Amino acid sequence: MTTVVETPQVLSDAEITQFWEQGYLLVRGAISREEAAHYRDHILDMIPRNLALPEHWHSAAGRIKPMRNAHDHTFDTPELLPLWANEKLYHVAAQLLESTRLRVLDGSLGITLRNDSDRDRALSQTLHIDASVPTDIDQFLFSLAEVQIGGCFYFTDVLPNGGGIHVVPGGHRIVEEEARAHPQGRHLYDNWKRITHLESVEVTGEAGDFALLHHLMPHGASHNRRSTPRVAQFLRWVREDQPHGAGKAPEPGRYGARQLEAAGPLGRKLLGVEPW
Ligand SMILES: O=C(O)CCC(=O)C(=O)O
Ligand SMILES: [Fe+2]
Repeated sequence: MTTVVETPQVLSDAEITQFWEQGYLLVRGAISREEAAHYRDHILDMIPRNLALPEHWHSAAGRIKPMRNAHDHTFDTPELLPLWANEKLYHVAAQLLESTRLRVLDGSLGITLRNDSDRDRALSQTLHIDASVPTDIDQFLFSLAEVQIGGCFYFTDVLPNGGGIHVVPGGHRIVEEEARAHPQGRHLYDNWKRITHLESVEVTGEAGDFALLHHLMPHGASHNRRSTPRVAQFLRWVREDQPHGAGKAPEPGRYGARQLEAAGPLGRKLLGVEPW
């Protein structure tokens, strides 16, 4: 059922190999530069012009994270939902996860402004993983169905030292190896939220590209030393049958009419409001 997928094969064999070996892949032109500029402006317009950031937003080292409220970073607004339903990225995720029945999650945003402090460091955040594997279990399953792939859209060009997300080439394999060697592998390094022994590189890209990461990939935000802000949106895809329940359907009534309209037919399936 899940091995042969009838979906356009948008990644080349070399790209698929790169993803599984390196743990990350830059998907070029997931949206056009014009679309990227539209979303960049939409997100920048969320910032109050008096720069009085709402109390519940996060702001650290030049990285502004809009929040819906103190506990919710998901911007599943009609304006942004079309990105969740991006067909190319859905096909990429289906190809990698070997299933067409996927769920899309997250939708958080990040704006990284130029910041001249902390000159001797590239990272502004400790390397970590964001796997949808609960921390009350002791070990990962290391199965394909458990994998979440995620990452971010770049809505601006991200040149070197421009605030690009940092990754550890092959790092997902290091995480797997270290976790497998320990009976409570899920809990190493503060549940993998505090990884300080690995070296990372920046993922540069152009407006419209998507930086795709394996869920065991150690990653972190970096300082932006350039004048162009890095504007990004984070999305994740899991299989509907993800063994920890990350792919479960939302409670009825979770989305309103305008959201469902904006999501479109593919988006409604990806949100779990219509069956595959
Ligand atoms: O902003 C980035 O590049 C990465 C942010 C991140 O990984 C996080 O906030 O969990
Ligand atoms: Fe993260």
